[in-house]
Amino acid sequence: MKKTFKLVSLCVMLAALAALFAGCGGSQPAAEKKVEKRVIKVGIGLNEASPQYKGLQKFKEIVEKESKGRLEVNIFANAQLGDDIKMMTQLRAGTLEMTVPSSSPIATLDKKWMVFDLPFLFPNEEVVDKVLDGPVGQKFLDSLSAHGLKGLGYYENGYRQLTNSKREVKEPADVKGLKIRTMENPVHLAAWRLLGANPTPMPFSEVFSAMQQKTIDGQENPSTTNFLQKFYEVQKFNTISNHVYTPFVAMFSKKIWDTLAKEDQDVILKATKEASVWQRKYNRDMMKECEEGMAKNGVTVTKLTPEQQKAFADATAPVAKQFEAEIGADTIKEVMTEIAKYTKK
Ligand code: KDG
Repeated sequence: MKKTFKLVSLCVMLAALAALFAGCGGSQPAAEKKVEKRVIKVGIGLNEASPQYKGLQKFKEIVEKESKGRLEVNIFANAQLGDDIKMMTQLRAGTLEMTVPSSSPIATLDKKWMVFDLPFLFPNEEVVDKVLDGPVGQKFLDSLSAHGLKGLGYYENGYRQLTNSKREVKEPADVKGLKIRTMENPVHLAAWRLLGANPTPMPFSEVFSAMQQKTIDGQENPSTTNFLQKFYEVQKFNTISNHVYTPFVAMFSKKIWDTLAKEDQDVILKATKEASVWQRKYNRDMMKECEEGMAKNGVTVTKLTPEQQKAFADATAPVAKQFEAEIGADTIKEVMTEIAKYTKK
């Protein structure tokens, strides 16, 4: 009996030792599953000095950290991958992952986006943030899915200011006959026609050379763009008019988006939220310095008084009625109601 007990104990001990050795590297652990890295290419129209580019560098930093290397973001500036409309076409085809155009060219896909081109729509940035980050802004982003795009969020282009090479502009009459480049958007064209200008639509990448060759007299963009793209080299006058607030709309190819794992989609959305808040502040902090930079580089900068601004607002007000049917009366009402909700009396 005793002998049997000893033999069984010995067997149990030997089996335990064998199991122990096996667990200490006896069998190779499953090789670390190689993580398939996905590259996200992002194309933009502005240069590497722009807040648009800096905001995407912040996006890159967050995405690559939070995805633990599963995702890599490569940013292509200066319209290397094409202008806004061309890049949106690539997203819809599934040949480019992401772009961040102004809202204005999105009107080529869906005219309701022209509501953001109505002159003097937003009273200030505080109201902009409340509306774009609220349910109405989200509704616009969600509507992009009908066009093969996934709306991610809003960065800031900003309030637009007129520059030209001919004369100081303080009132609508000063605009008469000026050849002004606008974005490819019917509301912008109509508004500048109401002011007596001779507007021409043009992709952003052609603007500098058109001003250099004097095929256009002027253009209008936020001061960060006007200064950081060195428009002071070819423009003599800058009117701080704040005539339109333009958002940048971060968007992803829906075809490619649908192939991403949910956790990676969540990383991209979270990174957009954090980077866009950071970028809007960065853009606003840069604005004053850029406006001063135009003056330091020999440009006559004219800041419109509220009364002078009102003259431009009154002269361009008819575009709201003119485009009500194309934008949609309900859309205009919904956005205006949301703006009124957040505008302090
Ligand atoms: O990438 C964005 C730019 O291409 C463009 O949207 C900037 O506001 C702009 C403009 O005037 O075209």
